[in-house]
Amino acid sequence: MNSNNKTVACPLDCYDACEAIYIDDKCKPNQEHKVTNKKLCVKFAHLLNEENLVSAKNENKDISLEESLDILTEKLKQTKPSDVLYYKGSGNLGVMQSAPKVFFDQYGATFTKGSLCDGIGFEGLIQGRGSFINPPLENLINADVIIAWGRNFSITSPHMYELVKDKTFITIDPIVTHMAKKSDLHIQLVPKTDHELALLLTRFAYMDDMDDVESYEAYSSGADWFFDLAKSRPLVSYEATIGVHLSKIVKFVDMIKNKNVAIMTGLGVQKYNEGSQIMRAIDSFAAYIGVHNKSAGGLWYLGDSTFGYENKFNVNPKKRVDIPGVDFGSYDVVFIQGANPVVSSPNTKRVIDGLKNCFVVYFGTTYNDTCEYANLIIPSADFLTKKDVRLSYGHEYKAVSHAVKDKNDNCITEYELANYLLKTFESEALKPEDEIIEYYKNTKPILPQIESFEFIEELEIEALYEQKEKGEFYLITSKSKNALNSQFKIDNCAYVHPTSEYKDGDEVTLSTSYGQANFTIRINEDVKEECVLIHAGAKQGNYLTPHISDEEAYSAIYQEVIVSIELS
Ligand SMILES: Nc1nc2c(c(=O)[nH]1)N[C@H]1C(S)=C(S)[C@@H](COP(=O)(O)OP(=O)(O)OC[C@H]3O[C@@H](n4cnc5c(=O)[nH]c(N)nc54)[C@H](O)[C@@H]3O)O[C@H]1N2
Ligand SMILES: Nc1nc2c(c(=O)[nH]1)N[C@H]1C(S)=C(S)[C@@H](COP(=O)(O)OP(=O)(O)OC[C@H]3O[C@@H](n4cnc5c(=O)[nH]c(N)nc54)[C@H](O)[C@@H]3O)O[C@H]1N2
Ligand SMILES: [Mo]
Repeated sequence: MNSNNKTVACPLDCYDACEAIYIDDKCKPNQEHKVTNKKLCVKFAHLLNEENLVSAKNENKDISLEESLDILTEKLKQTKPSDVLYYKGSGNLGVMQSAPKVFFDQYGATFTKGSLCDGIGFEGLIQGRGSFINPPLENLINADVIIAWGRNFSITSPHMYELVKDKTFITIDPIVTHMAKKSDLHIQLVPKTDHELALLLTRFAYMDDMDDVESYEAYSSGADWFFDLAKSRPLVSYEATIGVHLSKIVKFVDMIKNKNVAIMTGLGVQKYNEGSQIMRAIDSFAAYIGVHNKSAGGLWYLGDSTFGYENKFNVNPKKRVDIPGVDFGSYDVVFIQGANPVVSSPNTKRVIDGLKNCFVVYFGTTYNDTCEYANLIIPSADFLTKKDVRLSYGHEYKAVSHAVKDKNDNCITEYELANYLLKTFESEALKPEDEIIEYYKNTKPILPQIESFEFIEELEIEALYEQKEKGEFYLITSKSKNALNSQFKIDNCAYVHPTSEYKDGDEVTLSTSYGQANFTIRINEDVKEECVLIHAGAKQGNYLTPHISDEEAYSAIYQEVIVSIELS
């Protein structure tokens, strides 16, 4: 690489975490970055075309950056610190996004806990293993068969998929996704039955002598109990609940026998109240057939991208509240950074009612839906104008960002804002920016194997199929191809199977016990019968979803609902 050409990390919240090179005012894929390979994606192109905020605003009037910082300082000085909520989203996944946490922690603000994303599944994996790290990418490349399990692998991590696309695939998904169409086998199961499928597969694996005792004995306990659990139901009873013919299970087991298997799990299996148990059942099946601790294959999820790094922005807030259930209206000041809760958080009506009842500061790059309710807007510098390092939750490669363009004078970086506030409140400044960046750039954590593992021994899960009446629908809310959560353009459509009683273009009202909203019907054969698909980022989707957390991880359970549809 010519030394005038500098790397830029894609800041978008995605498994791939790509790296570009900035040449002649353009971003080109960095061919030397293993995952980026030779392509950048449509979402990255959209990001380059975003209309970024170039002026601070107070009650919708343009003001200077200095004025906006004065207003913020005054507000913070006048307010009791615990009545200030610091709410950070994942609009940019660079490590430097955490800088403002240090100020808000020292100031004494209330923070959030839990997750709107992967927290539930992560908890399930932690309960079995103590910690969770993805296996090395090489293990995926060395696998023979890849199981995309509740993960829309080719859409939500297209670059990782590109590295392995010629392998044998099995997809487990209620939707006929792009991934399912490319797969040799598709298990189109009923939503929230993945734990049952894991038990059923365990039974068949046992019958086919696939229990890999030699492998799991070395690091685990409880395999017998797990197998007893798998045996506790008649085989045929699964067909009715999972909605999959046993012949497909026979084929499944046949396809993975004596093969190196990579199980790519995703958010789809865990957007439920007992999602952590579901994930742990899948991980137990994986251990049972000897997927773990090998040099090929393994189980992937959204890993801890900071594993093995020291936290350079360590905080210890006195008070934290569950993120799905945040009651914005109960705070005097809410500081929102890199998030769009009006679209992305559950129970939109409750979010909006809350935001109307507090002083909202929005700190971000673009004027998003949440800005409509902001009293003060502070424009953040965009990714091309600030230094950063991007770690990945999908693989172990990182991407480095240089400031390749001059920053707009009206914008401020997260690091600068943190230091400005620390100074104003007479606290110690952060370590020099370059020192922090060099640390993340130069540290290479070693990925450990699983040292101890406890199989899941009991399951207590309430099935959605027992709650759903005829004529009602399961909600599927998954990512769309060309958008990144609420960023970029998304339709406001409800996709249903042709066997439903609706026609393409029908205007309908969808309701759940949490709320209701209007959508346009799109008929699509790829959606499972009795399911309604609304993409993440659809403006009205979260009017339907619960602000209640799952049973373990303070995290969002978007799909723990039953939907009714009426023509509007
Ligand atoms: N294009 C694009 N890529 C993205 C994103 C984006 O918005 N757009 N977002 C990024 C972010 S923030 C994240 S966290 C990741 C998430 O990426 P993924 O883990 O792929 O998450 P989802 O798309 O939410 O859901 C994955 C799949 O689960 C299926 N599913 C739903 N319910 C069930 C179920 O009960 N069982 C099973 N087996 N499957 C089910 C859905 O149909 C969907 O195909 O993607 C990242 N990448
Ligand atoms: N129904 C439903 N809801 C979901 C999901 C789902 O599958 N279904 N998925 C959930 C998941 S997995 C996630 S991760 C969340 C994501 O939810 P959020 O974290 O709220 O993310 P976005 O909605 O993408 O909004 C991110 C905002 O960050 C801002 N931003 C971008 N870059 C920067 C920057 O450099 N600095 C600052 N300060 N701001 C920046 C942009 O203006 C953008 O509007 O949504 C969740 N919501
Ligand atoms: Mo996410």
